[in-house]
Amino acid sequence: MALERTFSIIKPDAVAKNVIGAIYNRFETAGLRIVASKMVHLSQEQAEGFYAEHKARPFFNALVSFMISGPVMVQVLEGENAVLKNREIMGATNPAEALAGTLRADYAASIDENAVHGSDAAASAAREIAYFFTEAELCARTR
Ligand code: RTP
Ligand code: MG
Repeated sequence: MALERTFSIIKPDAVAKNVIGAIYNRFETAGLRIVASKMVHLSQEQAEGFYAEHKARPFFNALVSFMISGPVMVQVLEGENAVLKNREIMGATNPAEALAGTLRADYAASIDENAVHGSDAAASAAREIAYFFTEAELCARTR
């Protein structure tokens, strides 16, 4: 299968726990390459726009409040089957249901504060990457 890109966020809870490097290590160990990365403190407008698909859900306001509660790391991961691979590394949305050894099993406290985000499909990955990065900011890793 061809190389694929996915979008990832290390959420404010995990940044506060100082486990950015540990999480990056999981991505790299699984064969995913970081091709763009930055730390940002989201504005309310940015967080609401990013999670617009969840606007009608009961957890929307809590989700936005959490996502702006501190800085996050946003990154683009590249590799074979990157979207699905990243979802496997992350584990289930609710850490109580996440498989042992996944990021959410190891670093998430609850379904509301669950350490990481990852795109759920190729189309959402493309939209989410473009939300945070220009094409010029995505670095080829061909060396
Ligand atoms: P994410 O988008 O953050 O990668 O997570 P996901 O695909 O596994 O879950 P999604 O359904 O897209 O939900 C987005 C985020 O909203 C929060 N959530 N809370 N209290 C709840 O029932 C509930 N459901 C979802 C989670 O923080 C989830 O990651
Ligand atoms: Mg989602």
